[in-house]
Amino acid sequence: FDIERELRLAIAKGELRLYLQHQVDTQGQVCALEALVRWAHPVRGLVPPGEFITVAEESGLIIALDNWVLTAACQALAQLAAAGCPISIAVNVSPKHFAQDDFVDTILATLEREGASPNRLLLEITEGLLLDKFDEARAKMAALSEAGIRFSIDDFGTGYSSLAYLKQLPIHELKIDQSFVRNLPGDKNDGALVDTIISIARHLGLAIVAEGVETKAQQHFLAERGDLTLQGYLFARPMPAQAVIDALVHIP
Ligand code: G
Ligand code: G
Ligand code: MN
Ligand code: NA
Repeated sequence: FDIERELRLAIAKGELRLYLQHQVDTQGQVCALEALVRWAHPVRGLVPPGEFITVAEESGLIIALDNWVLTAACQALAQLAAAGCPISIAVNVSPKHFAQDDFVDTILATLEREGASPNRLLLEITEGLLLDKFDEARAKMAALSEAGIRFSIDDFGTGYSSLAYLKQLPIHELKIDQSFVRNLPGDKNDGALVDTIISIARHLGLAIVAEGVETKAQQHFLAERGDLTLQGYLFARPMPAQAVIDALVHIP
């Protein structure tokens, strides 16, 4: 199984699928969606990204893959907006994709081509992407932010960067990594880290998403902290985009 060769063909043959996962407010209402790609392999079935993202990153295929997801997410946004549903979609951006010279142009051109509003797109980036060429990263983020696009820091607290970037970049939101949520409420250290992240976000005026919420006890712990967004299997698994859209716009 030559995964790189097969993935290259898969993108060309249209075997990628857009999945969407709910993000909910503390009342349990859906307030946003995260785009997560799947590969519908003709023999191996539905392959999760954990099995091919690394290969895609090492081979450079990640740029084609991320652009496919971005296009599909913008199509979903256009469909939601046309049905009067003002929900946002968060799209994962790989560091390699972000580092491309034409990153800003590609994002803006895709939104325009698909008729999607920049105000409904969030880009999820990781701290690692900010480590080198900081000024370039800042310029790209400033240009996209100016156009109305928001940025979310994925896997917050798991990287190696300093916190200084938080005040130097146009960041809208921090995503508390699932590894900090997994052992709540029992683990006192994880509880302290989650409270610290929430405190940082609140002091800087950033929105907060907690990922990987699987139990009522985790939900309870987080809901007691006030206004935050929750994401996890407790509320919904990632599901095929069209099914998620149809349910949101009440098409039977
Ligand atoms: O959906 P799942 O939990 O299997 O995703 C595993 C990893 O793949 C996560 O780290 C997620 O951020 C990443 N991932 C999912 N979809 C995309 C995508 O469209 N682009 C990039 N770059 N990463 C993605
Ligand atoms: O790195 P990123 O945050 O983009 O990855 C999100 C990944 O987490 C996706 O692969 C998604 O399928 C997975 N995920 C979403 N909700 C849950 C959950 O409640 N538990 C676990 N274990 N994984 C989750
Ligand atoms: Mn993510
Ligand atoms: Na994450």
